Amino acid sequence: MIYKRSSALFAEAEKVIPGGVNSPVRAFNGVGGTPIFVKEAKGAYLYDEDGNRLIDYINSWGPMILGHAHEPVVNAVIEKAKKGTSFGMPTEIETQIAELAVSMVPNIDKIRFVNSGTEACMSAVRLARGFTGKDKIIKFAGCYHGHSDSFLIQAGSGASTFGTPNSPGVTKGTAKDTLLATYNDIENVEALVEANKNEIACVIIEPVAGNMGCIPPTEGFLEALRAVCTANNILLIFDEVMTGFRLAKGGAQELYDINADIVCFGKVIGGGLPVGAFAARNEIMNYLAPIGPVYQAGTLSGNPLAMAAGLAMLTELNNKPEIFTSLAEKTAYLHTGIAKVLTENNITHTVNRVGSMISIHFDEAEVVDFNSAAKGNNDTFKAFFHGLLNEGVYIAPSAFETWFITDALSYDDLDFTIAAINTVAKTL
Ligand code: HOZ
Repeated sequence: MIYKRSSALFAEAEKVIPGGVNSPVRAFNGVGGTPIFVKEAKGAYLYDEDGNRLIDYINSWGPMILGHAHEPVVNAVIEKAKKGTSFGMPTEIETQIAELAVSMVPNIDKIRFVNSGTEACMSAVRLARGFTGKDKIIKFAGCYHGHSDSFLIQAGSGASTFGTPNSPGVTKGTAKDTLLATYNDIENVEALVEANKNEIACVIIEPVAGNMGCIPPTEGFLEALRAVCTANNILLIFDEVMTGFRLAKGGAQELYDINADIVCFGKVIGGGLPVGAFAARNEIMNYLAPIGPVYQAGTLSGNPLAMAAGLAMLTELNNKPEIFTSLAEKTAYLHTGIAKVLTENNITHTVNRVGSMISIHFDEAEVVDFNSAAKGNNDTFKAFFHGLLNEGVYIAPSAFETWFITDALSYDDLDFTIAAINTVAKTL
């Protein structure tokens, strides 16, 4: 495939945007080469500036669960835009999407809308600190909760790819309040809790990790984490920015039947517009301003276009819950096909999958935490990525990301992808 125009556009962008991108992973540093510039997208496909068609396995890093330019979502945004794009005043649609979200997700009474997953997680931690009166938090190595200071300690996603899991600019004071645990290791969490008795406000976790590839919780881990939190008056925060409204109507809480104390959302909840949210039961949410002392605000929070896109998206998922089963079936089909062709071509690999999240790690050992994820052969991943791109299949330009399956993918698309992987595997 030819990427002449994309390369030229990137060169222009580099002159006026740091690294030519507005979010680091997009720069292709994890795989080499220069990024593809998108012209448009429809359903399961991206169309780039050079006229190539790519099957998309990233889907805007998760939001496009029903495919690109999904008509009910697009129409809802167009109709809203005709009536004004932002007021900074309450609108009825905010209550409508809040009611729907609260009805779909277990164990939440109230929800506050913000503009990104970063904001949602940052605000959730502030709320947890305010509510418990404690300062420290536990996060897991390789989990990524956005780019606010407290979370850039051994962060996953782009932070791992660029070798800056601990970003300059995060003060020592902030860093010392973030305790680092190992994903899927409950004894490690217990030891941290014991060593910091009565000081920990919350544990924040991606219930299925999606920022070090896809890593499922091992059996009993989330239950044990819930029990440790309850026993120690620590709030359990599920960062469901990726898993919310994707793994089930009620996200990972529903899938694993675990109640979190605060849940963070992003991606699907905004239908592809910039939306995040955090939610909890009344006693916690009533701690927020203007009724409580914990401050949080935003000029564009609850923006009508964003709410319209999110409401159209959630309405469809709520009315057609069979989508979650069909997504999981498509992902399982892909998993089987990938494992078959990689095995036939003697490529060492592990495939991880939960619902419609899946990732390939080029290592034979089980991938259960950041260390095991980091052992994957990155040279193989780079060649795999560029090989697939050449075949018209777009996966995340980093081994530390999950793929997101969309309902718009047909079984023909999946077969095409498996055939492409077979072709690429012969070159690895
Ligand atoms: N935080 C996203 C990956 N987990 C990347 C977002 C982007 O680059 O658009």
